[in-house]
Amino acid sequence: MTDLNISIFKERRAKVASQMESNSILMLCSSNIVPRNNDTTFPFRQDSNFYYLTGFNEPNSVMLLKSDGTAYIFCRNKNPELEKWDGFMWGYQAAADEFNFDDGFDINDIDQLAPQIINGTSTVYALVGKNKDFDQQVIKWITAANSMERHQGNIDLKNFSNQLGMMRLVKEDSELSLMRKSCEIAALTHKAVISKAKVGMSEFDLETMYLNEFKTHGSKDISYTPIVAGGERACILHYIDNNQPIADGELVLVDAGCEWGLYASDITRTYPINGKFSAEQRAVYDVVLEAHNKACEAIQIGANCTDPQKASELSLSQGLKDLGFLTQSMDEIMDKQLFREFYYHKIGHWLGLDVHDDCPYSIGEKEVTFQKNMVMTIEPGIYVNQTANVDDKWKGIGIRIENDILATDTGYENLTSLVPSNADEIEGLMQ
Ligand SMILES: [Mn+2]
Repeated sequence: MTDLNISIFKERRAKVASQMESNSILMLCSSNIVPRNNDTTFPFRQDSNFYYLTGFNEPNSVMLLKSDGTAYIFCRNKNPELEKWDGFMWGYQAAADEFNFDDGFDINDIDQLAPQIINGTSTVYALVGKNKDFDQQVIKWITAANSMERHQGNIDLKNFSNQLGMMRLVKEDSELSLMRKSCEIAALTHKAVISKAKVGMSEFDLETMYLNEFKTHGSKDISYTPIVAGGERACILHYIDNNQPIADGELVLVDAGCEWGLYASDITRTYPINGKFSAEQRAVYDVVLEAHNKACEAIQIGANCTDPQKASELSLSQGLKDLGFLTQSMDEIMDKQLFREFYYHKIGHWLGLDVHDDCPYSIGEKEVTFQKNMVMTIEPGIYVNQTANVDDKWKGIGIRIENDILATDTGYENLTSLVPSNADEIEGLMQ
């Protein structure tokens, strides 16, 4: 973890409070420890929304924020005996002091205290639907608060997800510096492994190299399970077995990213394990790259966030027609979305604390438009399954190219450009 100025979290809470209705309160919970199997747990990863507004990295915690800006933290009590097993914990008093809360309370007292705190407020906000157990707790506390006083109105429960998501969508300078570092580490990792990849290495060998390079560059955690897919396994979008040999002459598709200060990077490269694209592989690759470039160019301030999607569909469709994969007119290809046989996922997603950042793409009927300092992945692909109606020589080719793109005043910036995207440069790395 990097050193962060802890005041940014309080500033974000003030910004949230200014968007809340008067006499309201927002309730947010942390992640909890998740069991893996008997007596073992998955590594703890803080909930991104909770972290964004608290900076607090412990499980079993709840934040309450009032519309007047007052904020409370509920967390574990200091427990020296437990700390001998599980390590340092702040305790609620020190947590309140260190993380700029107005007061701190023992999480064990929350069922008693939360109804008292929300009693008399008009509205309770929560990130409804993100955590069903917490939703149930919030409803329980509202019910308890409603029953405390016979002569009062019912408290409204409202969803704050879109408002918080819109805030997270526009990255602050401190966030951007973390994202740049995350993207730099991931790009250097891809570059290093591509330059070492050789015939004889398996998917497992390559995955091991990626994980090692992430850590060598200082990133402790991956941002998602890597996909290392040789040959036609690249056509399986969420392939994570990563345990097969890669034959001479095959491509390998690697989708792998890391975290830095909890911010995600997300890169895909597809390269020939023997260092040289075949004519067919190269032809498909160049179509995907062209679609990638066209989609990047569609990222402009004020443009709709689905414009890159449309640009990629148009570009890929023309390419699929040029390759002879589709023979219909462009109008028919676009109207019937025939490209979907070869391009069956979306162009990309918001990127930030979550690899699929928890931010909206539309609010009501209205699409979200690009603003400066939003980050979106651009990742078009072509996947030629065995069932496709094309010459056999194309079958089994699966190619995706993915970069992390920042919306800027003048257009866009590729945050992951340290690893090349074009085929000649990739072959050059592999010499
Ligand atoms: Mn992605």
